[in-house]
Amino acid sequence: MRIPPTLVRAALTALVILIASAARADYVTVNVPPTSVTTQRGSTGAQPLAVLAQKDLTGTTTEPTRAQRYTPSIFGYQGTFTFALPEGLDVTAASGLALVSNFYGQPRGAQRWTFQVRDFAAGSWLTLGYNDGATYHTWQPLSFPLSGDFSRFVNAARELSVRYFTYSPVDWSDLDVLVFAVTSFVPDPPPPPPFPADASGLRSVFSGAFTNVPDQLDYVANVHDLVITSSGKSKIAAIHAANPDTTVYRYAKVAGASPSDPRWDQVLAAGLLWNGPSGNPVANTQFGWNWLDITTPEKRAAWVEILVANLREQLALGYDAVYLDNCGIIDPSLINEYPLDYSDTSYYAAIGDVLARVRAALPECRSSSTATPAASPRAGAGSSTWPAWTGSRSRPSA
Ligand SMILES: [Ca+2]
Repeated sequence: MRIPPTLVRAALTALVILIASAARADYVTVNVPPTSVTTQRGSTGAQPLAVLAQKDLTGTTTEPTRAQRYTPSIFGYQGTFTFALPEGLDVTAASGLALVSNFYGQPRGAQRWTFQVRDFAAGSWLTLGYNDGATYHTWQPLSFPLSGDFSRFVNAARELSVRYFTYSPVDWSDLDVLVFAVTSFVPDPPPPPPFPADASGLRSVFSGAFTNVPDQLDYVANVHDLVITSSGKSKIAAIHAANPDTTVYRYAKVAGASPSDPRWDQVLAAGLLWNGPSGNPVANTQFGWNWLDITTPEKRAAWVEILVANLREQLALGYDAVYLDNCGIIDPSLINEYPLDYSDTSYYAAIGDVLARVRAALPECRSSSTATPAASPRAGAGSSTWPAWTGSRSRPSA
């Protein structure tokens, strides 16, 4: 089976089951710039916040009229940015949310700058990431995707909050851009009446044909008219209430993680980041998440323990199934750099072992795919299997 288009990968981040209809529906991204900043340590440049709304700079020179500067005291720098949401923009229902920046300063090893988002529900700061990948005084685009229930990042005043800090006085840094990218699905106009009586507002009827795609799974992934734009127990229950025959999948990566993931600390503690020749963790070039090092049985065992804990938690929320993505060899267009020890064959074998371990750890679940790892040329880029793990929740049969 083939990997779906990148657009669909974005849509699937919060997961999803989707259906039919035409090509007019699309994803639209709105960038929300900060509306105020307060400084707790060091000093924030006099440049207006408006410079952060747009990405202007590349290369090795900075431009004070297009970026803002953050200068540490001897204790470092810390600034807190508030992002007031524009009228009508619903982050809670968004299909994707990411903090996007463009950084100029020191490499992380010389001076670590941290990006955090406020989790208002938890009353804590969630670390999204650092100035990873930055080289000395060279503009480095950064993107930190957020996951889970987006409503926790928005307070009662409809604001998001970001903390940007370093404890090091080594150097200043400039940001050319600092925005929340809010991606929403803009659906087709509703179909003309008569509406399906049993759908209760959910459009769950295929209106296209399967004949133009290789198989049903691709069709479901690529051509849809129902998108669950955020997750949560009540939302899953509502979908099942509207149509008990709908299978609700939770999206997960077979060997990938982001700093915003719930068990990211465990990923770091287990030493699962996979470094490339530059010394930086290998990352997905589109969304910034990290591929994990599953090259040894020990690492695979450590990762599967984390992954299975995640999957159990998701199945407990009411999902019917888990959708494990990125099961194929790594497409060169999707990775910033390959580790020195990477090979398609060994990576595919490692994925096969991870899948076997997940299968063994979740005996109550069954794989709905018979896909088995097999050598395939990297030219088949994007080649990926799509095992879906189906939970044991009892539901009316279709
Ligand atoms: Ca700018």
